[in-house]
Amino acid sequence: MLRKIILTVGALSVSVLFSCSNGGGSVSTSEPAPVYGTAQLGNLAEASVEIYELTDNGSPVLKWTETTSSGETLDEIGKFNTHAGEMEDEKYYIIKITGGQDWDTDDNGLIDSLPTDNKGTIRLIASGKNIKSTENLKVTMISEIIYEKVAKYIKYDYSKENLAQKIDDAVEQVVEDTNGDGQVDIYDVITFDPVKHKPKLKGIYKREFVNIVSVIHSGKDAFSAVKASLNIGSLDIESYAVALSDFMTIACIASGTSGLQIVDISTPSSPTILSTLVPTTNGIYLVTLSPDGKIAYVTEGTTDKQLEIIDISNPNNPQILSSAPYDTPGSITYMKVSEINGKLYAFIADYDGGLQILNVSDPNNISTVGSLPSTDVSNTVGLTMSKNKDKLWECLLNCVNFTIA
Ligand SMILES: [Ca+2]
Ligand SMILES: [Ca+2]
Ligand SMILES: [Ca+2]
Repeated sequence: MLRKIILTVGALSVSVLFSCSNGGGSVSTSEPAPVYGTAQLGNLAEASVEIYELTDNGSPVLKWTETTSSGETLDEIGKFNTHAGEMEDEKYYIIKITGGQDWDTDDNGLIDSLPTDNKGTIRLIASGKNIKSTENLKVTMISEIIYEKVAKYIKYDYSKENLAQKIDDAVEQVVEDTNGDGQVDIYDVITFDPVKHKPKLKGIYKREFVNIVSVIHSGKDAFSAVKASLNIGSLDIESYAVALSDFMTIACIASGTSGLQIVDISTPSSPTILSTLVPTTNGIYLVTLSPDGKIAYVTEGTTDKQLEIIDISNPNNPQILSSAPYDTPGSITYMKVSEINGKLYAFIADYDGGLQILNVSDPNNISTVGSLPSTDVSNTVGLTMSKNKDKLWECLLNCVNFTIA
């Protein structure tokens, strides 16, 4: 009970202060009291804050702009109004913080004698509900890593459910349970304090923490530091899926609207693009190879992903084999091509089209040889096949054995 009274008084006094600093004489009772977050790369003073709301199709709409506070102590530096009280529980928001001066570059909790200019950006993506139910929200290098991991799923194929799942997956890869509630979830990112929680980071994020922060200061994205630290080559191209040839000499990359990119990776430190094929502007988001590595099966399209077959036996000059993309009943989310008794079959997780098995031996005469419908509660999103190719497991909620005749 005592705790509740203190919080109420605290919120009121903040509201009055805020109103006075804007020069207004009267306190508006309809405006929700500001809820403060902290921009903490180290603590960033005078950084610009943009808060976006994602529409139902994933487009960001700018809702509020703020500037982070400066001050004499780290406790005072980096605060901004999150507008949490005005957010909708079920919507997703991106809090984007750019520039400013970092007053605790080494994240030791002690104010630095001179600030470091920040040329970069840190973002946080979370639902209104997540943001509202966090008392001490922080936008950090870690929230930026999570944002960068999920950003492509906002750009294409957006749904709140998909995004929530991708955020969960990304969080699992980056942090342990930092807030000590026994589970690893977005709250461990929203409350991540760089001063206290560094030991709770995983692998490369723990090892490269200082390096990643300085890369952000310099204005580059956080992942460029992660990639550089892996000490192998990288190519700056859009990539949604990759298929590797048997001897790891060729990588076929589904590169969205940039098409299919074929990359020589025989020298891993210097990958080179051999060719690019853009069949249409609809985008390629999935790729798999035939067992001999000479044919690439890709999907074309965003909402309805259709099958396109490409001869890559000469990786410098790929050729489309099918006269038109093959339209399955649903939208292809995963596929695998196997040779059985001298014929090539595509096993396709076709989302609401269920499981589809196609004979693709002749790219211009594709036939359906078997299918299983999706159910009301479960669309087909993944497949895996037994080693001797006599069983196929269809993935998501319904798990079935399927025997090939
Ligand atoms: Ca410091
Ligand atoms: Ca936790
Ligand atoms: Ca279709």
